[in-house]
Amino acid sequence: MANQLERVQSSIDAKELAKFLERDGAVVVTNALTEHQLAGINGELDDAIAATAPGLRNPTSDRFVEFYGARTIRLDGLPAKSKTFWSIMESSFMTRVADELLLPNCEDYLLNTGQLIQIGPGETVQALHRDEDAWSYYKQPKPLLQVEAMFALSDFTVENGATQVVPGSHLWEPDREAQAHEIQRAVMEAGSALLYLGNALHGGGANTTADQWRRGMFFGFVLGWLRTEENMFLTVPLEVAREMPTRAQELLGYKAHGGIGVVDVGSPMALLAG
Ligand SMILES: O=C(O)CCC(=O)C(=O)O
Ligand SMILES: [Fe+2]
Repeated sequence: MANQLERVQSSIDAKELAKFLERDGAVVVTNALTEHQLAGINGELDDAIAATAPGLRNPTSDRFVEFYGARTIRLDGLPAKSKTFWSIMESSFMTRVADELLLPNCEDYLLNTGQLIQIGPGETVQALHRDEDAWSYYKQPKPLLQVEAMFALSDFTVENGATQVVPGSHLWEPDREAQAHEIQRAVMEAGSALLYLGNALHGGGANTTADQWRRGMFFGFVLGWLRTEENMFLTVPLEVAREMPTRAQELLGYKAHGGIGVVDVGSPMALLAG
């Protein structure tokens, strides 16, 4: 029988949460955002979203045009666009679970993506994939590289594109294909999040509605010695980074990982002071 998608509260103990992830590869966390955070981030992003057309502007490869969706609005650099995101970045269940699952393989982890994904009416289903395949040059066996979450900033329904996810697929051979009955949908209310491991199969759902936008936030961490998917040093201007809490600056990459990521052969944190 296919695994079901478990639902847990965000107050869950981090070790328990890590156990669900290690077992299923994915779990829905309810009350992942406070009402204040949900309203704050939505309000701070509304104008930028309204000013952004769906589809990619500068694809790095043709295959990403279809993958990222012609009817989907994507905005990155959320730490520069939303102060509420600063508090969400330090959101306790995300950092506590990253402490559990990523710190065994790095000194500290990094913010990998702060990206808004708003799936529009008529968008087709995204191919199931593993986010960790972004680092496909790293061959098996490899440590867990990434913990990600898709936060619902609007209600996620089957019709408007709730994320597809395949519980248990993080343990599969890389080329095993998911059967229809193994695919679950992350139907959840705004403020909840689908938390998943970087090696779990998932993808955006089709939006079959005529007029609903499914607004989600793709937020997660990677091992601190990897190059992050999003180039945080360019999506978040230095002047904005200077205003951020120290832990948020560290998560953006202003903390070196040993000898990696240095400036003036030393800590980039010194740049933020000046
Ligand atoms: O929009 C979604 O629900 C998932 C998007 C996704 O998995 C991705 O773009 O990597
Ligand atoms: Fe993905």
